[in-house]
Amino acid sequence: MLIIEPTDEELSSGILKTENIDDAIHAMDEDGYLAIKNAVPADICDRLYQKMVEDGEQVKKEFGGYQGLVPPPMHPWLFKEVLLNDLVISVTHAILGDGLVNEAYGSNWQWAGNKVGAHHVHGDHGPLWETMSEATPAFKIVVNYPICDYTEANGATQIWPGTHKTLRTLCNSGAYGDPALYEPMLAEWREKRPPHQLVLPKGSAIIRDMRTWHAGMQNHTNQHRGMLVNIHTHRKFKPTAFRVERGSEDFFEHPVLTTNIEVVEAPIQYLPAKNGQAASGLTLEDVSKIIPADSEKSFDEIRRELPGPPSVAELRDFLKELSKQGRLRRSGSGIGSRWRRYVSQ
Ligand SMILES: O=C(O)CCC(=O)C(=O)O
Ligand SMILES: [Fe+2]
Repeated sequence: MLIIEPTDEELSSGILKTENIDDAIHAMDEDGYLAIKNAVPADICDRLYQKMVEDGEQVKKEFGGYQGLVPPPMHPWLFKEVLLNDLVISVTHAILGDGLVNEAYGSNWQWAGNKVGAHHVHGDHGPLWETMSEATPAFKIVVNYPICDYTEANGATQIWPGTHKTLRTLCNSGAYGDPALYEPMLAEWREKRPPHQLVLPKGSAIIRDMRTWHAGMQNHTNQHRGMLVNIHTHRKFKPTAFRVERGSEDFFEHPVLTTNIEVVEAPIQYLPAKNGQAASGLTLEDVSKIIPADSEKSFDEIRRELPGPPSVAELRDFLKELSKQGRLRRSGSGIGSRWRRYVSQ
């Protein structure tokens, strides 16, 4: 895989040499990912790691495992090296062009001692059109910043080179939920281009076409493993937004990258509230109406039809009840954390 090690000059100017940009464009096209070392200074990684582990411990006490913790979206926790990283932007801008937008700020954790194990292999997005004979160029790019060293032992993400160009969906619908389709797809690809883990030092930036298949692996160590997430896309793709605290708007000014923020009054409550009240007053009966007894729906389909965000307590009951009734195409890792995003604050 391509791993760029920026020179001191590139680090201080924030601009990659033309030949590195050319290599990055080529790697994104051929492999669907690359990494840049030393993109975020170690002390920033350490500060965020410590703060988020504290937040994670609190959330874990209340909710059990929590894979997708929201990073603190206010000062003094906002860093240009993470949210407006010029080295990364020089690559994503070269690929997506003017109109570049960051639409997400999140994180992925493999908590030490969590017995959930490896995730299912998946793409975070499918092809734009499965009916095309050739895949489109990249339209959404995930940027991950490991804030601790990533090793095989602590669950460094496994990645599947070249899979961004497949025209069969391996995300939260389609073959993903059907072992009869899923296993042969993996076996076939493994023959061609086997997967490997992204073993990288903290502060690296992993730049990945959102379609590229990957999986968080089991953490066998006693140290939590975490990385931050941004998603760069083009404004024509109707970017989503993420919530930040009022007073941080100026931070996001940048000549090339627009950040889609939703400003909320301070103090922002960015962690889920214990047993938060459902904004919708949604009941299991409502959910049952959405999902007739004889139909099977994926998580995304169910979510799209829900009238509002369920509370944590409701969420647990829904999940339990729906899987008991065989109404979720799959259960296990990933689903819980995805549902928790819709928990009312
Ligand atoms: O934690 C990881 O390594 C990957 C997480 C992931 O793939 C996801 O949340 O979609
Ligand atoms: Fe993923």
